[in-house]
Amino acid sequence: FTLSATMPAALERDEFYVDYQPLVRLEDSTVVGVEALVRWQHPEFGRLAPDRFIELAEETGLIVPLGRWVLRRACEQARRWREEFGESAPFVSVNLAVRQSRDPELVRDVKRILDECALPPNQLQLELTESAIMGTADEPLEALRALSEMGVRIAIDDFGTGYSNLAYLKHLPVHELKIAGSFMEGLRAADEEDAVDVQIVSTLVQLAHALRLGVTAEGVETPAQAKRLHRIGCDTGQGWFFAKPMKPAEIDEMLRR
Ligand code: G
Ligand code: G
Ligand code: MN
Ligand code: NA
Repeated sequence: FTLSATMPAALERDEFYVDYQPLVRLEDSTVVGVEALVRWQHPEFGRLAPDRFIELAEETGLIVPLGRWVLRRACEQARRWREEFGESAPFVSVNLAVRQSRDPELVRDVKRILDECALPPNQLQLELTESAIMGTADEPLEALRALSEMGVRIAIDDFGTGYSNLAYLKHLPVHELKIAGSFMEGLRAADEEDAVDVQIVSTLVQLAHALRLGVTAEGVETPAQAKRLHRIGCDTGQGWFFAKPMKPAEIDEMLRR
């Protein structure tokens, strides 16, 4: 298929770019972090969302160089924010594909990129899905442990939709749970709340805190959801209610306010 065949050249030609979506502390609306989300500006098909090409890149293996490129780009951007905003600069949160989590070069790549960008490791968060972390091989776990010891933050993405082993979770080098946006449906408005979703989200927030982890709710689209999440005790929110994925310059503006 042509899309996958042209991907390596597209990476060379700089057709990919990264947008950033704020991660907002519910207590006081501070932007504490931003999630890096890759896009492809295709010369023929226009702007392609990651769900059009990430899976392809996983299949062909191009996800490894592409993921490394995103990581570098995001760390360079984080460094700029750090220069401008100092201690209050947001950390960057970068998605790691399953294949990257199993790449033997991962730890070395991350370390090199942090060094070259002179970025403190705690300004980087890596997001992995449950399936990338749980079960299977030991390599990804060892890599995560090394990264965590280095000071890099580790988040579990789309939490609640995969196959989490809760006994195992306790021993993982993880700092943050990101609750999947699908659970926010039932928190839309006080008068039409889905009691099951409210219970699930409350339970996941309590679970995170029992494990001494931070917890972020994804897919927050309405003020009622944000308010409810704050009352439930969730730490951080992400979603269209706060901000869509944006250009770095738009993030700059948000941080200045
Ligand atoms: O950008 P959007 O909100 O449409 O993201 C769609 C999906 O693509 C999400 O599941 C997100 O995690 C994934 N995604 C976005 N950027 C990256 C990336 O740089 N690497 C990987 N592996 N996945 C990404
Ligand atoms: O899987 P991951 O959490 O990395 O994916 C983030 C995805 O969620 C991106 O595609 C992003 O554009 C999308 N997204 C961000 N905010 C919202 C939101 O408020 N509602 C919905 N439906 N999607 C969102
Ligand atoms: Mn994510
Ligand atoms: Na997610």
